[in-house]
Amino acid sequence: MVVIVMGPTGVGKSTFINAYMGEEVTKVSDRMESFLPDSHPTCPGRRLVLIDTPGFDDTYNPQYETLRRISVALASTYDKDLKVGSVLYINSVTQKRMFGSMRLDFEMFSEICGKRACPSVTVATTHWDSAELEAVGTGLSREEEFRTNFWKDIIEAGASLERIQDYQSDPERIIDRILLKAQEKDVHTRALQIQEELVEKEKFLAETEAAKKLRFSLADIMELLKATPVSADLEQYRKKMADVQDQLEALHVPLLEKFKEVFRFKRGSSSKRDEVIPESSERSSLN
Ligand SMILES: Nc1nc2c(ncn2[C@@H]2O[C@H](COP(=O)(O)OP(=O)(O)OP(=O)(O)O)[C@@H](O)[C@H]2O)c(=O)[nH]1
Ligand SMILES: [Mg+2]
Repeated sequence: MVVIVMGPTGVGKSTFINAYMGEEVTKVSDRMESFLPDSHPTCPGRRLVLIDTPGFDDTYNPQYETLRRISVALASTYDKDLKVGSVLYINSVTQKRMFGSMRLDFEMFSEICGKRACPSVTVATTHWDSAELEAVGTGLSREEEFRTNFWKDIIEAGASLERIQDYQSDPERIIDRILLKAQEKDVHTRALQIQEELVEKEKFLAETEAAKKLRFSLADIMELLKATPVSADLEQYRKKMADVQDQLEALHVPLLEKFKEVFRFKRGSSSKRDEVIPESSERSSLN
């Protein structure tokens, strides 16, 4: 069983995993890694893999690279027939609006999961103790906004809503619920949308719904950059432009690959998954 932990930067994803594992396995505010807790009492004999991810709003990681790494993790665990796909999506309860990079992060998560997999999704809020909360309302009123607005559609489609108020006890309770829910609803037989696309439909990463969404956002960012007067730091501005351009190029299926795809199809032959797996050329970061 794979539980992938997603959400914007700084909301507490790594803190949650460390608290669950009972030790610091992933650096707070660090990059993507996977963890295999010892077999868990709720699912004896079943392997549990927790995957920590950077947010899509993380300026240190190009979004395409984040998508590629999440895809590799999900496609390869699916392939190995590990019980697939539960997603824990975390946000801070102090979040007042959902726009810009925050919206992109949520949209990427939505396209990775797809509507059909919503019963495998748990959404949770952190920072109930934060001083920032005073400025935006009470925890309860903010949570209501998540329930009835930001997360309305996925909750209606079957996602569960949880609170992370106490890192001593909540992570274990939430993971237990995720595992129980997976057993009850046979969630593990359902693939996330991106797993279905990559593994079952043998799409290229660039052809997935998540990649399409990213392409639109990056095109928007590019337009914004072009329209923005060049700041004092010309070097940084150029770097940003080049990086967005790089990512946009990575998101296009090359013509040659399109040709190969037709050729393969005619011969009724094999997998395109290799397209997803290799390390991409190292791209410069967005920062
Ligand atoms: N007050 C408060 N601080 C929290 C809470 N959850 C996490 N933090 C703090 O927020 C900071 C960021 O936490 P991380 O666990 O690194 O967040 P993350 O989601 O993994 O962030 P990235 O890896 O950058 O995407 C750390 O200093 C945590 O101690 C919470 O519920 N309340
Ligand atoms: Mg982290």
